[in-house]
Amino acid sequence: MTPSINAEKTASMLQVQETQCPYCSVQCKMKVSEVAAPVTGERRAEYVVEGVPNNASQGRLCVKGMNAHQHALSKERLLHPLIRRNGELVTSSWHEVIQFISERFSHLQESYGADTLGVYGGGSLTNETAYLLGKFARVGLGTRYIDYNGRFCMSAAASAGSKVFGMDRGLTFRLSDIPLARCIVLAGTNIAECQPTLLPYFNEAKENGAFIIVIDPRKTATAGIADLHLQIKPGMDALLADIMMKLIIDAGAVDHQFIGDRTHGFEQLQQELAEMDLVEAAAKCGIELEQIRQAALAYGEADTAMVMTARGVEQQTDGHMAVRHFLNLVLATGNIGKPGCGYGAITGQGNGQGGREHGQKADQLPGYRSIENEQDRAYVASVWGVDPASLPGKGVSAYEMMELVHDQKIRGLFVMGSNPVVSNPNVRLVEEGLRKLDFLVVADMFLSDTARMADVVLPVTAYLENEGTLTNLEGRVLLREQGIPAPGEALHDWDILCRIAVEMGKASYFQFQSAEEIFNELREASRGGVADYYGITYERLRLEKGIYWPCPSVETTGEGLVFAERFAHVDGRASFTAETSPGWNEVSREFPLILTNGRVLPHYLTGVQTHRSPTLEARELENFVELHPTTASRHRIRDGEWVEVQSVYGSFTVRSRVKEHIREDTLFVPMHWGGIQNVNRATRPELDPYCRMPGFKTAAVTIRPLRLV
Ligand SMILES: Nc1nc2c(c(=O)[nH]1)N[C@H]1C(S)=C(S)[C@@H](COP(=O)(O)OP(=O)(O)OC[C@H]3O[C@@H](n4cnc5c(=O)[nH]c(N)nc54)[C@H](O)[C@@H]3O)O[C@H]1N2
Ligand SMILES: Nc1nc2c(c(=O)[nH]1)N[C@H]1C(S)=C(S)[C@@H](COP(=O)(O)OP(=O)(O)OC[C@H]3O[C@@H](n4cnc5c(=O)[nH]c(N)nc54)[C@H](O)[C@@H]3O)O[C@H]1N2
Ligand code: SF4
Ligand SMILES: [Mo]
Repeated sequence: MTPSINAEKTASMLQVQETQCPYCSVQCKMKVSEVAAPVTGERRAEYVVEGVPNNASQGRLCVKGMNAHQHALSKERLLHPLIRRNGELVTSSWHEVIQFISERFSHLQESYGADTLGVYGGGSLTNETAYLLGKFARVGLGTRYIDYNGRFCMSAAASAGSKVFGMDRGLTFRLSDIPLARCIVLAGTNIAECQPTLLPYFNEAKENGAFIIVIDPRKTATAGIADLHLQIKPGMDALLADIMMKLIIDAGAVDHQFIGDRTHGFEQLQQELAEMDLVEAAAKCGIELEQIRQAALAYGEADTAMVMTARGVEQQTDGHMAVRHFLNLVLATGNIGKPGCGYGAITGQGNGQGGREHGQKADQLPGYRSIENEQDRAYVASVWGVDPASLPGKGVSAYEMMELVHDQKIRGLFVMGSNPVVSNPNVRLVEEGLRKLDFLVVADMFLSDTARMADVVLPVTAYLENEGTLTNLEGRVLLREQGIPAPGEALHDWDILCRIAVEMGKASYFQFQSAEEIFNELREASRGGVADYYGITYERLRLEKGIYWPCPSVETTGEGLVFAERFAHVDGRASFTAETSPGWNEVSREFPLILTNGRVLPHYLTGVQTHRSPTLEARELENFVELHPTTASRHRIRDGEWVEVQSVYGSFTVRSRVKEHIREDTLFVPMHWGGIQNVNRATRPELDPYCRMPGFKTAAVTIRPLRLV
């Protein structure tokens, strides 16, 4: 079935364009063309989507990319601004809503102070929009409160990379290095379902003799390609990395030269691990020690080796530390900065990388600068033409912003590119908070769960309709060109930000006529920073089809393989982590099972886009809980029946899916559904002390069938 396209757009759809997938961080390039004229009297069209060869996906596409146009061309797209009158969202005009937003924001700030407004962004936004959103909060509104959904995504790995290496770039190697690795550790990453077009790199590595180790509580499709699957108990990754580290040290497989020349702190780590009881530690991880030994030796003794982590390891209250403990393995073996080696945090969203570099984070200014550093403030203020003292200080993380909303410290919220009422942990509090807001504005393509609660909804353009740059998981900046006009009255995100800022009297700072003009300011603002985009221009991006950062001058090509000679700290050295992490184990008699969660292939995040794609929706129509047959029988649950999963925070209702491939003590639920099926009704709000990542991947729960037993 092909969705209808809206009437206003039909005439312009004859030949579509080369574009980039709106979903995950691989950013596969593709061509979308309309092939058949509408049948007489019917508004129907057929589209052909083809992968376009490029350095990351090499022309491949997964099922989400193949069908992404279905949501962009859906009848459910928002075509006009909406405003709430007598409890209902009704059509309005841009003139009216921009004026209304400006009045309400100004009034709230006059009554409660500048920081009564919050701005909440997302990792799907282009670099230009993400950059402008940071400037909009700090210069347009003058509030300290801005953060974004990447807090739930990349914050643990990003903060660990910055701490250990002095720089956070998702992959420290090129994708083309993967086939050169002789051993690959994939920890808490389900690449087969989440970045499917990367799988051939791993298959090629296998053909070249690589030994692949997957660490996951479930036998995922990714575990299916592994030579060794460590079926870990959720929340125990830091300890597992420590066991591997000790076994590598004991086997004498460390690279003393590398440790001496390029790192700090190995002795403390060695001392910390000296007394470790390996048998006891392995039991805590729920894995046979012999299996861990096999993994450690395979990694420690390989000539070239890689470690990759994703949200399984990172979305934990010790996610930051867990990543650092995996980085110990990388440093101790010297497996970084050379072909076939390195560490990779597999970035999530389409612009999950660029979106975390240019200032939509609570403590950040463009180019990975810090809002708490005087020099950084002065530099960015000079680019923006404002007094450094006028820049607000550091705000709080995404979930903490929701707590402030709940406490009515934040009374007006502007959401662009996120659906927080589904994606936050402990969503009951978030929903209550959003209801209490004096004023909620949501900019989206659809009436998302969050938009449905808004006072004003602003229709935005989709990937086929706007221009901008996105930075893929390798740190490669790519230009996505506009192909078709905006439907109805939808506007580009950046245009909306400029209009509101102009109306609020900040016209001189928001005089942009195109995405490229914003990018040129971003280049200046990032210049000399860790994520330096200065040397990247639209013209170069068109010619070179993508450029890695850091790229400090228009003459340089950008760096694909980083840390070849030195790390990014001032002294050029990386640091080991000796502090141990206790891991998580809070199950009880009342809540005896561990709830973890994640993704399935056909859906994307809170599903606002993929549920509107008939082809994708047909593959998974409703949410489910995956549980082991033994657990099912213990709780008297039959396959396919409705069950309730409950934690101390709340409960949700889904169908059971009984499967051998999950641990007996663990339940797995996808995150792509809102309402009563939302797993985040039961997730916990505790945050990692270093990076404020919520402990999404572990909650103590119980399960019961929804029938009288
Ligand atoms: N199809 C699809 N692809 C996507 C997305 C999507 O929504 N759908 N989202 C994109 C985004 S934003 C992101 S962030 C990435 C996420 O990509 P991933 O992090 O790979 O995805 P998840 O399914 O959240 O988690 C990965 C694995 O972690 C395992 N896991 C759970 N708990 C633990 C644990 O304690 N330890 C370990 N080692 N593993 C654990 C889960 O069983 C799961 O298989 O995917 C991106 N790609
Ligand atoms: N339990 C649990 N919860 C999780 C996770 C988990 O693994 N488990 N993962 C977390 C992770 S990694 C992430 S990234 C978050 C994501 O969670 P969300 O931030 O809620 O992500 P989306 O569902 O993609 O919501 C994006 C919204 O923005 C809209 N949108 C898309 N593109 C654009 C654009 O260009 N402009 C504008 N204005 N709007 C746009 C979409 O229509 C959609 O409504 O969820 C987190 N929540
Ligand atoms: S979802 Fe990711 S892997 Fe699939 S086509 Fe899009 S960018 Fe490529
Ligand atoms: Mo993510």
